[in-house]
Amino acid sequence: MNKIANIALTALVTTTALVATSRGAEAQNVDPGHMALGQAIVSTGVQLKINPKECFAGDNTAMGWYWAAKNEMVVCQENATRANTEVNWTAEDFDTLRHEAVHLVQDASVGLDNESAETFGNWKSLVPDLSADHVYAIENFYPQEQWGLEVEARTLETEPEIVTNLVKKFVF
Ligand SMILES: [Ca+2]
Repeated sequence: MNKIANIALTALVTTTALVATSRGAEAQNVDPGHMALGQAIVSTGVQLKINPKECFAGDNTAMGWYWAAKNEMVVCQENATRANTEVNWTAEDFDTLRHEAVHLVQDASVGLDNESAETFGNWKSLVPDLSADHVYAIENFYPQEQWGLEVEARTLETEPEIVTNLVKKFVF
């Protein structure tokens, strides 16, 4: 219930240095902006999992999710072939990372040590900035109580530097 599903979004990551739990990492294409974001995420104490076994569950269609109750962020890379092994990042993967990091900020905005996540701005004012595709996805794939969280995430997820600054602002 507190698991914020990311249906059509995206993410990021890194090399072995970023995610200690990622064995046999093969990724070598993480740009400095996304590397900094990954490091900021890890620095919050939130657990960042790249391609955990849940990504390969038969009913999983999500590219990533953020679980406010557990302070856990998951990215399922498009080209992952086996659990716990990071591969080179695609643009979509980086999108997922940025998107889920905004959800982390929404969690942190009301304190990380609980299961709540709230918008930290006036999300209704952001709706005109969203594409029709985003609006359609939000209205059709998310329960109404998550609309604000999704609008905010999809609006703010565009640049790694923006998201990194939000993480630092709300968590430290
Ligand atoms: Ca939390």
